[in-house]
Amino acid sequence: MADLKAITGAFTSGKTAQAAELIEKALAEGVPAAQILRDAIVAPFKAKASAPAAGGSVSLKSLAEAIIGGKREVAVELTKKALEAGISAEKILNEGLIAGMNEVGRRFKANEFYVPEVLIAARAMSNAKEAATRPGAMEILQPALSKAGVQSKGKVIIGTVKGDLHDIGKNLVAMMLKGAGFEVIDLEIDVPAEKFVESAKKTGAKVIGLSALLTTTMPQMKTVIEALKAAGLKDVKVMIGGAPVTQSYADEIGANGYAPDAASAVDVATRLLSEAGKGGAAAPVKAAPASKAPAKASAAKAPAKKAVAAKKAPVAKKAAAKKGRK
Ligand code: B12
Repeated sequence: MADLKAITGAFTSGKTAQAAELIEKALAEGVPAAQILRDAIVAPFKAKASAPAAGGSVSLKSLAEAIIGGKREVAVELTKKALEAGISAEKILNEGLIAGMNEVGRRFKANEFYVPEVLIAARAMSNAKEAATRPGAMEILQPALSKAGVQSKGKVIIGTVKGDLHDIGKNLVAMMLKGAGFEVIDLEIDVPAEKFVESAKKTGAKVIGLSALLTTTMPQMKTVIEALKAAGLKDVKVMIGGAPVTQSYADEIGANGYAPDAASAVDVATRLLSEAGKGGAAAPVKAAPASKAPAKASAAKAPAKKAVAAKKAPVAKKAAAKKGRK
């Protein structure tokens, strides 16, 4: 008697030669070809396709895809469903949210994504400022994460230095850091050195990210580094960034790291944190070759009209910066 289940089993385990043999045997026994096709192949495969994914009816891959596509409402819905299905908060965070943001970071580095796409994806992941009305997936997950005691990768303080009100780049860096699993303490804009020191003391964060977009506010970065030293916080590592900032400027002022963009900032923060954890004096972390510097310097010197055009057409800016990417 022909064993149609054996045909299905052979197919699903990739033993196609064995499946072919069993089909021939069934045909020889007089089983109609249409029946073999329907019962041994179509029906079981259809059933498999409509079966709930392991861990419930939610696929964390779909959640990652919703983050990548910036579909906030879908991401929120899938996070709720994943929690209801009993998937652990940590698994949802790592395989859904962080996996999605990692891919966003990869696409950003590869110039496949530009600033707007990253911002939209980051908002699907976390939208703390509008948590009550338009939460991101992270706001849904947060209570379960806290309950489960899931550890963050580490704390990073971030802010735009005193006198500087630019925050788009700083926000992108903060979002990418959050996306990578860091706890981010955002001091916002126009932050005086003392506030960075105070926050480092209060939170115990070992990494501080400073952003500056104006040549006139860049020296504030050095002021912060000196203030940290004066306060005895020698183990706190400082990474810097912003359009006019370069690796050589970081070297000049004694910053521990520099990154030309938000995705590379995650790599630098990760390395600085591990250096800080080891308790040794961190060697300066070089994020990317200096080839981005001329593009950035010229953007800073260019007339405002040109700069706004560069912002509107990030392709050009990114193409110029491409060589500098890690
Ligand atoms: C948008 C903008 C504004 C907005 C800011 C809105 C906001 N909420 O941020 C407004 C209109 C308020 C503004 C005001 C001014 N601006 Co303005 N502005 C810009 C502009 C067009 C874009 C900046 C931007 O958002 N870029 C997009 C983001 C994504 O890029 P980014 O900031 O470089 O960030 C990336 C990296 O640098 C890095 N990064 C950033 N921060 C950090 C931090 C860390 C730790 C790390 C690791 C990495 C990192 O990662 C980010 C993401 O990839 C730039 C021109 C330019 N091309 O940069 C001028 C520009 C910066 N502004 C300029 C000027 C002169 C001003 C004003 C003085 C104008 C005026 N006369 O009032 C004021 C200053 C106000 C103040 N006190 O800060 C000049 C600066 C010139 C100079 N050499 O100093 C520029 C270069 C324009 C120009 N060519 O003249 N500005």
